[in-house]
Amino acid sequence: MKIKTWISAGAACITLTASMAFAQPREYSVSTVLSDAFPWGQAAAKWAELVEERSEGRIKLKVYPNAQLVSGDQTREFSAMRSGLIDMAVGSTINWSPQVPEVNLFSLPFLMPDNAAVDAITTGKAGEMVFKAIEKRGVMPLAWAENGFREISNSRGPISQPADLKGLKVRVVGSPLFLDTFNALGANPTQMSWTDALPALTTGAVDGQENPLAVFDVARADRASQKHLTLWHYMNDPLIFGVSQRLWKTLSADDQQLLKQAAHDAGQWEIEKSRTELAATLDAIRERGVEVTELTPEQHQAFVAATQSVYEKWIPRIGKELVETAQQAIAER
Ligand code: X2X
Repeated sequence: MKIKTWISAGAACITLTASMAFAQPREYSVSTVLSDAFPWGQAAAKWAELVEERSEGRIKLKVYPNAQLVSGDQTREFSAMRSGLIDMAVGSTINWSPQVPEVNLFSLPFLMPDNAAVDAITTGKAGEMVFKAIEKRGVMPLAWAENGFREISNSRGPISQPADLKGLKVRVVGSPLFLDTFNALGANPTQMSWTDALPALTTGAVDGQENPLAVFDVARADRASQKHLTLWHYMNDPLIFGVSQRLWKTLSADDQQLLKQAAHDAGQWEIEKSRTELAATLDAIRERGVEVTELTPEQHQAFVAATQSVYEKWIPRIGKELVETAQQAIAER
């Protein structure tokens, strides 16, 4: 009798727990490297907002900024998502490149001259190939956003030719490709995470860094001795909304579609916002006394010529077909 009571109480308890699980909203973690003070974090916040609204509160995305889910080590974000430690991320191709060689495509120096070139890749066949490569490695990519064109700054002096980079200590991120680019230019590159970058610039442990204007502006890099900024647009850093495959497979087709559409809409919103705000951001940077250098076509060409060795070394790693597909899309844009 006692045992019977215990069993029926247990069954009731299981039924109750199960129904609570259905009633309760599901919450998933979303990793970002930059907070919502930056366009990057705003893309993630917008995604969370749209998903919560469209699922009528059933699905909640909790954003964890500053790469905190991987203790600041942004190049581990992809692995953490693949293994299911992180559910989702709005991540940079640079930070995912150690695990997905194909995304180094975007870091090839001076591959993409303008926004149209970026869009020609991400919305075309090359973009599909990149997404397939990501999917193959355990993460379901849903949509694009962007961190933007990366410009170089430093504390020493204006940069308008490769010789100006000679011996300059530059903080770089992620993939070893960056070491090759900056070594080819005669600089002295050092890899470190974003968390360590600002302190290193402040103390003078490094002289320079490269990041999109929005990051330079919000992080107040000018206060970290970055008084010279060159608009060389040497690469663009797209962001990708991704979901761990382990989680993705457990979701209903409807929820998958909801997450995907919301990611697409949040991404488009952020890309447009970032691009529209760029001119005002540059004005604000100039107003703080930062000396901004723009390159003539000849000066630009000197940087292109100096970094050709990077293509020779990296095309086999990225994949010849992918690089050629991207180059063709750019030529036809
Ligand atoms: O670390 C950087 O420079 C940043 C914030 O732009 C990236 O995560 C790629």
